[in-house]
Amino acid sequence: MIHEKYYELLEKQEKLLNRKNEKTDFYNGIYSRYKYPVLTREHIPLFWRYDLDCTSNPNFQERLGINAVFNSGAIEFGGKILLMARVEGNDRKSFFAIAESESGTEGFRFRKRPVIIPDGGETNVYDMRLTKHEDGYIYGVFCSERSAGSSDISEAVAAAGIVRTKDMENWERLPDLVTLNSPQQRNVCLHPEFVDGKYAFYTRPMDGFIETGSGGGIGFGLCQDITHAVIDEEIMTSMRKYHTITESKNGAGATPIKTEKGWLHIAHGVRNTAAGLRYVIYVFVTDLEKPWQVIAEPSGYLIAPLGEERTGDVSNVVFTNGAVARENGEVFIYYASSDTRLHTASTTVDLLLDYAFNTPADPLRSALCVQQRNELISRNLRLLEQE
Ligand code: M1P
Repeated sequence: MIHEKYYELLEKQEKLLNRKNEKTDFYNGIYSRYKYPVLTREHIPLFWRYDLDCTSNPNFQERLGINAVFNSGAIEFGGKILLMARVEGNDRKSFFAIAESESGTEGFRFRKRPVIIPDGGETNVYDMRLTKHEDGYIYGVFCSERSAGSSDISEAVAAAGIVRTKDMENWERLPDLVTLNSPQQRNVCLHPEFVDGKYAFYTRPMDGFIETGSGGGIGFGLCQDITHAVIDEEIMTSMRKYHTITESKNGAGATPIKTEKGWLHIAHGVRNTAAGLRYVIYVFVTDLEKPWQVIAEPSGYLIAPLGEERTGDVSNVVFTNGAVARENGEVFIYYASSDTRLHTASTTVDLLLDYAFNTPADPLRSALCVQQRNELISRNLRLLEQE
């Protein structure tokens, strides 16, 4: 028999799942923020957490708790928006689960079971980027993490795992990406089109598990055969720079969006502070023919943690690995806050391009920043005086 507490909790959860979302009054002319996160740990089906049976669980205790639902890949599929969520159990292991919604801003519901990807023997998997590739497959590239096997038990090795599907149900696992010049990789994303007839990846060369060290930023490399993906040379796209939002590290985010003016990238940048690392989301655009060449990179961040987004398991973090650009130009950016919950920001391709090409680039020094701001102020004062 099913425990009566289940029905009580289910009723409460149904209210959450049916809750309408609404835009907040946040304004910057670039994107809208929403009042409620689109996915939280409270969205996880109760039957993934509780043993519902009165006999084996008379006290209705949670048996397999969920700690957080956050960094999610995103794709439009079968008329719905599908999120490939990173779900983390109380045991700290992450796994993938698909949640679907018609609108993209509310009503996300998880499918009956988590996603089963073929086991690669790693300890942990997370942060899948979904790419609808022109070869006809949908690829998922994710972080595959395992112990480095050294005397320091926290030392880990990160690699880019690759899976593919045609139906978002059955996943074929391919060998992990090999980058000959970078010992570790995280935040790797497959470009949706062939470049020079080859598969193209955005990479993030790293010397260690946390530190990118000599890795200069977001890399780019080609490989002939995706079923044995080997990149022998990585060139740089968006670089890390001193005293900017990317000083400590940066990484590819959502799969780039193809626009008339170039490939639109929504990525993350990290800087260090006395309170630890601060993660923000920023934008850059690369050339349509040479998708490694940055042609616009506005100064500063697009999204930074705000209000309650600032706190969570890893505070002061916003991170994205998924966005959806609909045919009507609408864009939903899915971003997680503080490694705890997932939000959306809505905008359009046109607004993002306006932002990318018309926001001045970072002049990199305070004196030049004042000059930049004064130019804006002077233009505005002239205009205001004419009114
Ligand atoms: O904790 C913040 C983020 O840290 C990592 O990002 P990066 O590799 O750039 O440091 C990722 O593990 C990500 O999942 C996490 O949100």
